[in-house]
Amino acid sequence: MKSEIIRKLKENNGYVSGQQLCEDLGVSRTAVWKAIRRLRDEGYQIEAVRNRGYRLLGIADVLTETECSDRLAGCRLGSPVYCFDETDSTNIQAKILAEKGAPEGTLVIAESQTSGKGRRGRSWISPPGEGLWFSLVLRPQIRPSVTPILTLVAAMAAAAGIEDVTGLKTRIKWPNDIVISGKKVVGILTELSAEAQETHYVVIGIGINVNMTEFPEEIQKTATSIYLESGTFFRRSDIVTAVIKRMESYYMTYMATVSLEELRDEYMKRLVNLGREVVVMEPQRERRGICEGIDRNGCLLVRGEDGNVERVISGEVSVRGIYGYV
Ligand code: BT5
Repeated sequence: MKSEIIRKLKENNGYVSGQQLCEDLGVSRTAVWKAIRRLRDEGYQIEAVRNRGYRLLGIADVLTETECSDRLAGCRLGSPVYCFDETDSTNIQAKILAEKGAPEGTLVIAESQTSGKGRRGRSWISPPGEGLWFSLVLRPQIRPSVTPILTLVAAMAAAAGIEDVTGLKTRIKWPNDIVISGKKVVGILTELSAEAQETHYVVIGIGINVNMTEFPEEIQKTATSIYLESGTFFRRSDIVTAVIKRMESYYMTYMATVSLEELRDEYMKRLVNLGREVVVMEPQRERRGICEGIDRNGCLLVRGEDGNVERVISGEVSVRGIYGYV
């Protein structure tokens, strides 16, 4: 009911009478009043004037089930939505929900994470109020071996969604970072549950530094936020909505052929590695070469000193001039 009330208040610039809301929603006056009170607690500024009704004055930077469901109404991804004030990691919570049968599109968002996860046991700094920490459950009917490509699809969605809302120029550092002016603004962690040839589900966790004004010392030189790059505070619900809408479209394009063929040109335009020297760091050795893009399976193409092009499936890739590699 809260979503419907918010939708009606947004549709209507002026006042909506309590009576009207009761009739439209088929509920009592008291029920409307209680819902309005809960919406105010969530951060909506709603004015109530005797004989005129309710009016929406403003929306704070609220990240609630109501706000997200309202903005994502009609989308395939982003429903149902679970919002936590604080949780260990949205990826952990999304996996718990997926194990219990949560459908494709389930979205888990947290104001803050106490054990935000990066790749390979690293941690992700996720303070409250300033960032977007969320995970999506997908159930693609594809072989487990190709699921890492979904990280690339999510990177395209995050880069394009941020650009849609903020106008900032975003680049992708293969495979899972979005950078602005050479610093990391988004990290992506894709996790998989599968057996043999069958994918049960994929959880895509996306962390976006939205309104941070500063970072802890250990990542100060390598991390940035949308606010630091633009000088503007953005509403996180605008950004999560834009990223999920983009994800829906890129994901459908990818799933139509289970190939990056149609997305590759657009991906390459954003690829910060392209044409630059890269170091591929593997447990046993380091390989240096020039990045020539990606192939239709999402592998990074690196031309070595011997002139041969190698395909890098996954791993750590350092790019000259990005995050301090010189
Ligand atoms: C990543 O790992 O970049 C994946 C990050 C995924 C975070 C999301 S948030 C929602 C969901 N729930 C989770 O628990 N995780 C996902 P990796 O490439 O391994 O990078 C990790 C490294 O990035 C760390 O070792 C730090 O150096 C740096 N880092 C940590 N927090 C950061 C931040 N907020 N901004 C920029 N860099 C950060």
